Parts: sequence; C-alpha cells; structure tokens
Amino acid sequence: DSTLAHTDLNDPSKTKTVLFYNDVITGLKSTPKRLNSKYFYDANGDKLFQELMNSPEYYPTDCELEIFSEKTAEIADALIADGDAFDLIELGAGDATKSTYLLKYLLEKKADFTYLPIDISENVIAYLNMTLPVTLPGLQITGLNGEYFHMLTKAASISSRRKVVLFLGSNIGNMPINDAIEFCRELRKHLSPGDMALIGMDLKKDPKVVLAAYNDKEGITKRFNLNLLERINRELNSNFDVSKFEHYPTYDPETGACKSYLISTADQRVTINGKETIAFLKDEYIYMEISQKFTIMQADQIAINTGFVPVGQFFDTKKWFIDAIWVA
Ligand code: AVI
Repeated sequence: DSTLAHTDLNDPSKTKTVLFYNDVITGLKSTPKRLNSKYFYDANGDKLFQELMNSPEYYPTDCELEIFSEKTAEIADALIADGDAFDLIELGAGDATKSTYLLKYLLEKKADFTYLPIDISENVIAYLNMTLPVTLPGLQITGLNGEYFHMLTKAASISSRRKVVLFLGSNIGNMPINDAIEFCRELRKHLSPGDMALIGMDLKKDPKVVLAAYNDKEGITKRFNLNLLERINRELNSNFDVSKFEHYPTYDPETGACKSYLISTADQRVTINGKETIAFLKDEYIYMEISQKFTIMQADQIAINTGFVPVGQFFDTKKWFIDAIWVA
C-alpha cells in the first residue's frame, strides 16, 4: 500500500514528496503525458545542469556571462538609480556566478545594498550564505530558501527599501508563454513604483544553434531529461526503465518554442509508488520541457503588458541573449 497515503502533511519534507507525487500522477495520467521540468533539479539534476552549462553547444550561459562581465558598470549604474539603499533580490540564484560580477562592482562603488538570493534548493542557499561573504568581503547577504513569491513577500516584510529583482538565465523561458506573462504580472504586484526587474531572456536565432544547445553531442541534455524519470524511481518508489525512453528535442523557429520530449521505445507499463500503473504505447511521448526563445519586441511587450516600463537592454556581441531592465 502507499506510504504516502499515511504521510503527515505537516512534515515539511514529506509535503514536498506528496506535491511531487501528485504532479507526477496528474501529468502521466493526462493526454498527452507530461512532466514538469521544475523537477529536473534534484542534486543529480543540479550537477547535470552545471555540466550542460560547460558544454560547447549550450550558449545561453556564455552569452549572459559575457553581458555581466563586459557591461557590469552600465548594468550596475542603471540599477543603482538615485543612489538610494536597495535590496538586490535574485530569483533562482544558483551558484550566482553572473550576479557575482554585479555584486563585486556594487561593493567597489560602495553602493548601499543587501543581496537576497532566493532559491528553492536549501543546498544552494546554504552554499551562498557560506561562500559569498568570503569571496566578496563586506557583502550583506540574507539567503531565502523557498518559493519565489513566498520569499518575495518575506523579503518585503523584513525591509521596505527599494527592490531590484534579478531573474536571469532565461528561466522565464521554462514557462509556457501565458504562464510567463502571469508570472511577470504577479512579480509586478509584489513590487512598488520605482522598483526594478532585470530579466534574462534567450533570443530567437539560427534554429540550428538553438536545437544543438538542447541536443548536445555528449548527451548531457538527454541525461538531464532522463534524470527526472530516475528521480521518480528514487523518490517515488517507481520502476521506469530509462533505457526504453529516447530524448527528442525540437525547435520551432516560428513560435520560438524549444521543447523536449521523452519517447517510449516500446509498449510498457510503469508503476508509480507501487500503486498507480501508467501504460505507455511504443512511440508515445512525455512532454518534458519548454525553453521559449523571444524576440526583442516580445520582451518589451511582456514588460508593457504586465505593468512594467522597459528602460534598458543589454546584449552579448552576437545578440543571442538579452538582459532587459524594467521599472515597476
Ligand atoms: C534553466 N533553463 C533556463 C535551462 C533552459 O535552457 O531552458 C534548462 C535547460 N534545459 C535543457 N537544457 C537546459
């Protein structure tokens, strides 16, 4: 019988497992089948994503790193605005490599700010709280572990200073476009006039370049996708045979949607948590992830449609990626 059926929902660690289980079951019982790419990032997934960022084909990280390293002063000066004290909040901070350029410059400029990285991973927050004050002496940091909007509310409750919110890496592209718009609207609601957002978005480009980034020769993206099935096996007592699923990435230059699927190579059954059986037909797919690519105009439109004013644009030399500054 299900161990989850008897789970104490007040136990925070179990609550996460129950939410994961419910999402997996809902997704795999849907037609067509789908899984949510936010679950890619367990410890293994984090490691695979790090590897991916170092792969020759995965360009978005390099592009945004170029922007942050080459245009640090311009970006920082735009964010400092009138020189008032502010909170620099980063949604999904990860290892904060890109923002470290900004933080270093802001410290040199003696800007009055606190860095509040928000991440869903406890490990990430513990790591940042421990390492950043060492690499960046004088940095005021308050790491917040939890969901973005919960933590934004918490950040607002501990400080009333102007807010600058970083949302980098084209993480916004991992939501279907309507969800991305809804997300920006919600973000705007959490901000006050004069607050700012710095949003990283991957731009439309040569379709071959995009597709190659999600179909790297080494097969890291494939393992990154299959890891979610392995995670379900590990955490939800399930029996996916990952050798019977193939990674299938696509890119549609018209819509800018880069999507990845796992294709079942056989008729097969998978049991989730020893209780729910999911049948797969040969060639049936699971929709795993969207990585939306945007036009520059679309970026502006999203800002305007969600209550922001676009005030700054920073590009890498190839113009493959944009970091846009929006004012609330
Ligand atoms: C985190 N996110 C912006 C990455 C992307 O490009 O969509 C995740 C990723 N998926 C496959 N490769 C990288």
